[in-house]
Amino acid sequence: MTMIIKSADLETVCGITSRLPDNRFPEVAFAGKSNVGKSSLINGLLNRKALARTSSQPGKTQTINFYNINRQLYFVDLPGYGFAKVSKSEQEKWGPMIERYLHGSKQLRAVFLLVDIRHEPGQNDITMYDWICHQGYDPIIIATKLDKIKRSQVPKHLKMLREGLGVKPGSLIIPFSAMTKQGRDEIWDVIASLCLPGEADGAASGGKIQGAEDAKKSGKVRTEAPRENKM
Ligand SMILES: Nc1nc2c(ncn2[C@@H]2O[C@H](COP(=O)(O)OP(=O)(O)OP(=O)(O)O)[C@@H](O)[C@H]2O)c(=O)[nH]1
Ligand SMILES: [Mg+2]
Repeated sequence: MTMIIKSADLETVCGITSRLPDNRFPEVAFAGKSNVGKSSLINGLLNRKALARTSSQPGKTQTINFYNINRQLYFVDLPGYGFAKVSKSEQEKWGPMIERYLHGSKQLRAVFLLVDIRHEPGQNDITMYDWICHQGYDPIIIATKLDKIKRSQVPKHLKMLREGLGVKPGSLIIPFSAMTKQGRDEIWDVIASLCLPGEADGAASGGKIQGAEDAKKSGKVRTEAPRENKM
């Protein structure tokens, strides 16, 4: 689907110890290694050049940033992890911070995990994938920087990501390029189906898994069984 963006504002910036906002609208979060393209994806989805700050200096986003979109939903830009030049003590902070958010958010509907399509996932990516699952979400993988590999190499690289992360059969993996915007509509389809009832074209997989954890936080979106992505 093509989403019309009427407004997109950075509403809340949370540091390590800040209280998480008690938002009224559904949230979707974007996690991934430093420099993988989280801010670029957010800008791409919103058709903005530089709402979310991007940089060639990794480790820029060290806070949890909440973008209010159309006063309908939030995009949550999570801190990037695994950047070697950030001090060890700084690096150790991202884990508890992200876990606290995943565990504590009442509005979180889906977690996108971004991995660079060119590279084998690292230990940090695997840990992140497992945490997301552990908190009761079915991670939706976005394979970023699609424009950086040849078209013919795409299936092989998607297989590498799938196997490297150990994704569950049928999980969604969406290739995306911030340069060409390929993958944008498919990502919006997923977001709309999980957060914008009535505006979505059809059901998508991913999101919160219905289960024991969910009984506790009822009112979450029920998702269909995941279906295989056609890429
Ligand atoms: N060619 C290409 N470059 C990209 C793409 N996405 C991001 N980049 C570049 O990769 C670099 C990092 O992108 P960001 O969006 O800032 O990455 P991030 O994940 O937000 O990084 P942190 O905030 O440090 O965690 C920038 O130089 C972007 O221009 C893409 O799809 N294609
Ligand atoms: Mg960023």
